[in-house]
Amino acid sequence: MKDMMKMKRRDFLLSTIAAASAVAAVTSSSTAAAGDAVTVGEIGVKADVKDLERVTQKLVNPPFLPEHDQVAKGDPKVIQVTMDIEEKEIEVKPGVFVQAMTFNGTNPGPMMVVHQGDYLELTLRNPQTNTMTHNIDFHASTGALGGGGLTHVAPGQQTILRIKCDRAGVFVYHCAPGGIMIPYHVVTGMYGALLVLPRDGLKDNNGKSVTYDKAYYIGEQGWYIPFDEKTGKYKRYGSPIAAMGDTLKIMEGLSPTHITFNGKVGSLTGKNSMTAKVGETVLFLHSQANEDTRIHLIGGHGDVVWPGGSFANTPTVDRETWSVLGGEAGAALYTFKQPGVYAYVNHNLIEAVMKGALAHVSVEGKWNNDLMEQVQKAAPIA
Ligand SMILES: [Cu+2]
Repeated sequence: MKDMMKMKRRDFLLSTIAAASAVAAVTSSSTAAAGDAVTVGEIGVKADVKDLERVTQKLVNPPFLPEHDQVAKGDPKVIQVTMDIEEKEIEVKPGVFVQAMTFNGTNPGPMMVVHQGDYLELTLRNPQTNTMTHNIDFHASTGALGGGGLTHVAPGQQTILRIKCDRAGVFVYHCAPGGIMIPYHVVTGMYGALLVLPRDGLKDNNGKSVTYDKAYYIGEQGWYIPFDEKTGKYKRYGSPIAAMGDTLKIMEGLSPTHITFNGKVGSLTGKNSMTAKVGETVLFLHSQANEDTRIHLIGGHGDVVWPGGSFANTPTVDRETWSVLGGEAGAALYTFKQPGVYAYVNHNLIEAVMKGALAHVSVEGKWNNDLMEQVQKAAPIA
C-alpha cells in the first residue's frame, strides 16, 4: 500500500515534469507545433521531434526487407527514407507489357520497417522524366488523406512528409492523386507497404515473444491489360496516358487479366524462389492494394497469423488459409518442418495457376517420416 502511494506520487511528479517539458519543447522552437512533442524513454519526458536520433534506412527491392532490429533499441527515432517514383514498362509475363507506375522502380514498392512510436520521414521524388503527378497515402498514418493531401509532386518536384507510426502492424501505402487517377495508379502498380513492429517485438496468441529467422514481402497485383482481338495479343502502349482509356474499360469489368506476386509471373518461382531451412521461422508479409485475396502455403500452415496485419490484436493460430483484403497487408509466421518446394498461393486457384498469383519457397533439410511417409509408390491395384 505504501509502495503504491509512492508510485502514485512518483508518477504524478513525472507527469508534471513531462507537461513542463512539453511546454518548453513547444515554446523553445518557433517552427515546432504542439503535435511535435514526443514521449521518449521510460520516464515520459517530452522532447521535440527535431531532437530525436535520425536514422537513414536503405530501402531494398522486394521480396527482401531493409536491415532492421526485431526489438527496438532505445528511444523512438526518425527513420528517413527516400523513394523515387518511376514510370516504366513492365513485362508482367513473356510478351505481355504494361505501362506501370512504381515507387522506386519495383512492384510492389519497397517495404519500410520502423517500430511503433518512431517517425517515418519520406523524401518522395518525381523525376522530370515522368509524365504524371503522383503522391502517397500511408494507411499507417493519421490525417490529410494519409498524407495524400500533402504530397502531390509534379514531374521535377520532390516533397518531404513525416508521419508518426503510432499503430503496430503492416500497412499498405499507395499513390492516390485524385479522382480516376486513384484506381488507375494503384492498378498500374503504384503501391508498397510499411511494417511497424511493436517496440518489444512480435508476440503470439499467448503473449509470448516470437522472432523470425527471415522475412519476405510479397506484393500481389491485379493488372488490367487490354487485349487486341485483331492481333490476338495484349496491347502495348508508349506511355501511361496512352494506355489509360483502354485500361479503364478493362478495369470496369473488375476482373484482372493478370495477377502477379512481385511484378511479374514467375518473379518468386524457380531460381527466384524464396528460401528457408527446416527449423527456420519465416515471416511472410503480403499486401494487396486493390482486390481481396486469400493466402495458402501448400504443404505448410500459418502458425501465427495477424489478420489485417495488426499487431495490436491477438493473432490467430494454426491457419490453413488467411485473407488479405484489398487495401491492407497481412502477416503470417511459419516454422518449416519438412524440406521441399512449397507453393505459396492465392488460393483462388484460377488466380494462382491461370492468372499468375503464385510463388515458391524452397526449403532445405532432412525429411521427417513421422510427419509424412509414402507407404507405397503408385502401383497397380492389388
Ligand atoms: Cu501515382
